[in-house]
Amino acid sequence: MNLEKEKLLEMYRKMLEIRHFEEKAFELYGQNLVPGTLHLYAGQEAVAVGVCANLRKDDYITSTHRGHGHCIAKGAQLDRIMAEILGKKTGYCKGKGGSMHIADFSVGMLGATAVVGAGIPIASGAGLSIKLRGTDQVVACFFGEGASNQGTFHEGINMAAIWTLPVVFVCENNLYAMGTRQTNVMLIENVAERAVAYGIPGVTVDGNDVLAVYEAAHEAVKRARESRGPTLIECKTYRHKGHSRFDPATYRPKEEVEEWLKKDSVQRFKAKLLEMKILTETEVDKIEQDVIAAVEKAAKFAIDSPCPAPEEALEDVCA
Ligand SMILES: Cc1ncc(C[n+]2csc(CCOP(=O)(O)OP(=O)(O)O)c2C)c(N)n1
Repeated sequence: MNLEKEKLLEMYRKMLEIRHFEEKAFELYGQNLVPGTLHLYAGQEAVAVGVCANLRKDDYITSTHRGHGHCIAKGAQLDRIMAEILGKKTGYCKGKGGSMHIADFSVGMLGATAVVGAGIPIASGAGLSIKLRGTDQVVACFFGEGASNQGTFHEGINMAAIWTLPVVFVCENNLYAMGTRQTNVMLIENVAERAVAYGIPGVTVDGNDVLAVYEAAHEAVKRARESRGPTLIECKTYRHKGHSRFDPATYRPKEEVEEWLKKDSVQRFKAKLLEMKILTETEVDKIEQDVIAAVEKAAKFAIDSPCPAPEEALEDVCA
């Protein structure tokens, strides 16, 4: 697929933003600045970026507990995401949601959720809303292979299939649900095989190759926009860190981690852009320095922001 230089650079920059943002969040957690825990997206950047590069601002996404990357890829602001993670008043949910509850309706980010699999029926609901309103918007729904064993997966996808809803279901298969290996809980190798049960297309792609993800999502988004119904895309990938900030991930064999680190999506895309002569080494450094500066600025904004006042605790509460 021939993409313009500008588009490729935008995708590379977004992947770098996610990588550096997650490294910074990890660092701030170590300084006791993050209430609660963190589920870092580092390693899976190619999925969020490859999918969201096909979306318009008025398209929607639903996210998961591992959602910072989805927010960044869909165009949410680094400073307000970081502020939310630090529980600050300037965050997307006024500091009352934290890392797992970030939403930004202004860019179509319908929200992250701590409930595994909960984003799937929400995506189908958003798809139904699009259909009833008669627009040509699309929803991309991110979830893990662990979530694909929840009842919500069956219900949400089946409903989207029978009603021909404009949803792209994106399974980020990082091989583990917390410490549980996929092979211990599934007899099939590819989650995409489950698409057959719903009568929709299912494809498995290398989730560490941003261009492969882009291409699969391009086809699926086109299909959804033309009212031809949903697709299930499975992206094989790997998280760099443990499940959450608490998890040293000792259940993963050292050799397996090393193998996957060699397939790192950011490094691979950089090598590809250099090989295609889209970028020079000097430009690579420049982009990286710009991104690091933007992330530092976001972190400073978050650190310097005030906490919500105790009396605000009951504001914005639905009861
Ligand atoms: C309904 C529900 N069950 C269990 C949990 C506990 N839990 C949190 S994350 C997680 C694993 C999810 O794995 P997966 O969907 O593959 O996403 P990943 O963490 O690999 O990105 C579990 C079991 C939860 N939050 N919600």
